[in-house]
Amino acid sequence: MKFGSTLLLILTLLFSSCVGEQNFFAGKGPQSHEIIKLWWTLFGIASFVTVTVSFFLVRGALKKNRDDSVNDEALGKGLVYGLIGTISLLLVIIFSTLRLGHPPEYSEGNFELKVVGKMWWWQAHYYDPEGNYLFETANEIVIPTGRPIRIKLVSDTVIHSFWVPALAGKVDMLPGRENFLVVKADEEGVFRGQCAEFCGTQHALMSFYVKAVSEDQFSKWKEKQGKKYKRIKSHALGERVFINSGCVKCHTIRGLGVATDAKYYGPDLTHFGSRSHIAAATYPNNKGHLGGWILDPQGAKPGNYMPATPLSGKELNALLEFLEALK
Ligand code: HEC
Ligand SMILES: [Cu+2]
Repeated sequence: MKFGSTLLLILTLLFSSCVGEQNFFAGKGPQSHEIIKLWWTLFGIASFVTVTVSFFLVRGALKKNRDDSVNDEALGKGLVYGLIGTISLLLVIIFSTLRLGHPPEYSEGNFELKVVGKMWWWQAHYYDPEGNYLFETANEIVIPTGRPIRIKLVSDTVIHSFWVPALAGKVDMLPGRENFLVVKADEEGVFRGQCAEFCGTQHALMSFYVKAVSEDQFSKWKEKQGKKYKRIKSHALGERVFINSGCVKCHTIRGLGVATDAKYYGPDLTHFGSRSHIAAATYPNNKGHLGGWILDPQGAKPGNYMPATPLSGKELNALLEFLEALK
């Protein structure tokens, strides 16, 4: 590779994380503001150390007529100052990091949302503020703006890490352990999240979206998501294809009246048509991508736990219409 293209590649890789909805520098919540402050503090300290050490190194190297005899007193003084300086800088780093690791909002309280890390998607369970179970959804989390919301994070298989860079730091999702995260979005918006702990072949394609909306819209959204599927006559063929092609084995549509096999659990599809993306934010939710996904999920996201389903053009079309109508 030529020097120019190599440089371009390096610069692209370096700055590719600095734009878009997954940018931690564009923090939109109190916790992310603290993280940005900590980042700049650490960057400042590291830069100061680098510049200082380089300065003395270069000065020493360039010195003419060097006198190599050892001055014990000066050496001793230098060592003491150096040690005091190093230890105080390390203490600053340790305490500012520890302080962020235990933000005050981690206190007790009801959680309104439980997210389960799956291989390789996110299952979300909503609760009302009193702790009563409401409904299940997947890969798209809606939160109210302007107040903290407590999220319980767990996993039932392998370790994942829940990370929405623009809102908060990473929190691990561990089998057999419950972790909590309190997030607060200062303003409305759509933020992208990503699994931040290598969890298998599709770790990189395990993303999700967080939508921060007004409290009013949040209530309306919850009310809608809690509703069951109501049969629509014009989608009778699509519904039949969904039931007869084995989709119901892994996917629940509440109100359809067919039980899902807990062994093969996939995302709840009751309100699938209201989601903006499919397969853990891998593709936009439209008929083209959805059709490709159903016919060849392994080509779209190799190694995921959904098998391919061969369908005729007519069946596929009816199925797509049916799924997209699940608003
Ligand atoms: C053996 C279980 C299984 C069967 C059978 C199955 N799926 Fe899936 N499906 C999954 C899993 C697991 C995922 C999540 C894949 C991922 O993102 O890693 C998924 C994802 C999906 C998604 C994307 C959901 C989202 O919000 O991201 C749709 C839509 C879907 N399946 C539709 C279907 C349809 C339609 C059928 C029948 C033709 C079907 N599935 C059959 C397991 C299954
Ligand atoms: Cu993961």
